[in-house]
Amino acid sequence: MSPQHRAPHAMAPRGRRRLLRRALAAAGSLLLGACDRLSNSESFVGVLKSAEGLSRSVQKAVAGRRSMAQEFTPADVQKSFRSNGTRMPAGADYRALLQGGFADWKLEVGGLVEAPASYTLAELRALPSRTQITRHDCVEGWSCIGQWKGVQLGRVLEQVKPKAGARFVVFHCADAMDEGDPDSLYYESIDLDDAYHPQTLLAYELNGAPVPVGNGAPLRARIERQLGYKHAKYLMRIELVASLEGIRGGRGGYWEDTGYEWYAGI
Ligand SMILES: Nc1nc2c(c(=O)[nH]1)N[C@H]1C(S)=C(S)[C@@H](COP(=O)(O)O)O[C@H]1N2
Ligand SMILES: [Mo]
Repeated sequence: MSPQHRAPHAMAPRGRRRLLRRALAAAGSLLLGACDRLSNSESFVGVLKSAEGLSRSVQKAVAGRRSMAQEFTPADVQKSFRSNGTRMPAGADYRALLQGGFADWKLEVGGLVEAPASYTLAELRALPSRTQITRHDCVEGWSCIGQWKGVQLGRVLEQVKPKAGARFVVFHCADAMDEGDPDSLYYESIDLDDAYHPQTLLAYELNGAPVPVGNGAPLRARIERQLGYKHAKYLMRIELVASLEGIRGGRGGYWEDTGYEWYAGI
């Protein structure tokens, strides 16, 4: 384990946040009962969403899958986008892909799908794209605004056709968090609401250039309504599953397996 990966996140005051979250969840359901009319108002949704750690069920009930993360203008884009967590995956496999300009890289998409497929970067770039300027919020307390271009994950899912039992999308990454240990590869997961959300991208460009190595080259996820650790970098494989049990620690992500929330709503 390299301490710079773990230390900052391990310091989050989890116990306190959990208590706060419970209290807000209780308050949220009371509010909902009384204020159905308000649930369509943007500002009300904003107030609720900004409450730190508002429970996922309340957030979904109020904001629903239609809610969009805020988008910004080109003037807001920060010149250099910070890199966090893994900045360069160790290991010969990734190095070889990088040296070859990712010409030999492929994204595998499988699991509970009718039509498993693999995509080269050129194939992903040939699909319709979306460009969005969003703010990345890391749980460590910093934010960064950048412009991302990529293919909506929903478009890829339309092609591979998830089976009826599929409920989660799991992202498998190239970087080991404990150097050389394949059981420590970074991974993440989202549900189908987020998978089909219009702002959920498989991004191959940042600020008009190919995604730099530090930010997840050649492809990284953008899950704009959630905190930074959900946005898996260095994507290698996407797997549709019925349950997160049985995958690694069973909590749906590298950080989640150490105690972080699976739904990291902003
Ligand atoms: N594969 C992989 N994805 C990852 C991480 C990582 O270490 N490895 N770190 C996460 C965290 S905590 C954050 S804040 C963002 C950082 O993205 P950035 O390097 O583009 O700023 O990536 C997330 N996705
Ligand atoms: Mo983060």
